[in-house]
Amino acid sequence: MMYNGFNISDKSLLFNDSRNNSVKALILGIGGMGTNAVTSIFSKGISNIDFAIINVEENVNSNIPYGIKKVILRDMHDKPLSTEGKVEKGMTIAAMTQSAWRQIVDGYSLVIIVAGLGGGTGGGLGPYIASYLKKIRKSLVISIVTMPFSLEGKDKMGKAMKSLKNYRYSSNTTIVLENDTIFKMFRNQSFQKAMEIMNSGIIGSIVETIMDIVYEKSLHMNLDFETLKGMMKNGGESTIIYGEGERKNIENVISSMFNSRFSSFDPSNYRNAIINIISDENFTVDDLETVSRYIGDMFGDKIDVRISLKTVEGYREKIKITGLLIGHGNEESYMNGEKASDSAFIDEYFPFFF
Ligand SMILES: Nc1nc2c(ncn2[C@@H]2O[C@H](COP(=O)(O)OP(=O)(O)OP(=O)(O)O)[C@@H](O)[C@H]2O)c(=O)[nH]1
Ligand SMILES: [Mg+2]
Repeated sequence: MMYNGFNISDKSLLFNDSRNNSVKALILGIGGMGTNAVTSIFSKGISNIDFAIINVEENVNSNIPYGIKKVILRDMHDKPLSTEGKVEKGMTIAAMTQSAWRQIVDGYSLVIIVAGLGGGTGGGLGPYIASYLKKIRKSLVISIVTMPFSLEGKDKMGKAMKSLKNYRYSSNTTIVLENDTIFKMFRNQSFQKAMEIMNSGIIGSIVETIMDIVYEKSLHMNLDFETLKGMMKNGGESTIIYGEGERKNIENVISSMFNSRFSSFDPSNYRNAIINIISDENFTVDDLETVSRYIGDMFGDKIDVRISLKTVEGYREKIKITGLLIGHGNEESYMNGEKASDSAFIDEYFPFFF
C-alpha cells in the first residue's frame, strides 16, 4: 500500500538501531506547572534526556528529586524574587538573572520547555529563555505549554495569549494543550489524578515520542533529528492527539484519538503529523497497515504523515497512539493567522542580553 510515500513493504522500513548520540537533550520546566510536570515525568523515567527546573519561589520546590537540576532565582541581595503574576516582570527577571539560569540550559542541541501560561514565571521567563536558546545557542526549542482553565477567568487567558505570542516567536514550535480538556476528557477521574494524567501521561508521551525520533528507537520512515528540525523550522503552533486501548480494536483507538482534542482546532489544519505507535511484540504488519489506512482516511492528503512504531515487550495486547501535529497554518489558529515570525513584544526586553 502506498500512502504519502509510505509503503508497508518498503525496505527502508527496517529497525534502525543506530543510536544518534550526538543530540544532547534537556527537558526544562519553568514556573509552578513546569516544575510539577517535569517532576512527574522524571519519576516515570525517560532515558537520554536531562531534567531541569527554573522557578522563582523556593517554598514550592522542596520535593524536587536529586536527579533534576534546579535553579531557584534570587535577586542580587540573595532575596527571593516574585513575578507578582506579571508576564513583563517575568521577562525582566529573566534578563537580570541570566548568569544563574544559563549554567543549566547551555550546551543542549534540543531543549523541550514545559510551562503553564497565565502566570509570570512560565509565561514571562519562559519565552525569554526560549529566545536565548534558539537565537544565541542555536538549540532546537520545542515548547509545550498549557492554556489556563476557562474558570480561571479572562484576565489569565489574556496573559496566556500574550505569552503564547512570545513563545511562538521564540520557539521552533509551540505545542499548545488546553487545560479545559482535562475536564472534558477525564470527567470521571479526581482532579488530582486528571492533572497527573495531563502532566506525566500526556506531556510525558510527547517527550517520549520526540526522544524516540531523535534517538531512532522506533521503526520508522525517514524520520530523524534533522527531519524534525525541518518540520519545525517555520515555527507556529502544534498540538497532539492521543488514543489508547486494546490492539484488537484499532479502529476504536484511532477514532478516540481523533476525538481527543487538546486544542480547539481541526487536526487536518496542521502541516505535518508524526504518528507514534507503541504496542507489544505481537503487533503485525497487518495491524500497521490498518493503522495507516485509518489515519490516512482521517487526515486526507493535505497533511504530510510519518508513522513510527515502537514495540515494547509486555505491552499485553495494548496499543497507544500519539500524534504530534505540527505547524498550524490556518487563519483560525490562536493568533488569527498571524505568522509566528511576526514580531512579538519580547524583543523589547532583549537589549538586556549580554
Ligand atoms: N496541567 C497543569 N496545569 C497547571 C498546573 N499547575 C498550574 N497549572 C496552570 O498553569 C498556569 C500558571 O500557573 P503556574 O505555573 O503556577 O504559574 P507560574 O509560571 O509559576 O507563574 P507565577 O507564579 O505567576 O510567577 C495556571 O493558571 C494553571 O492554568 C499543573 O500541575 N498541571
Ligand atoms: Mg509560580
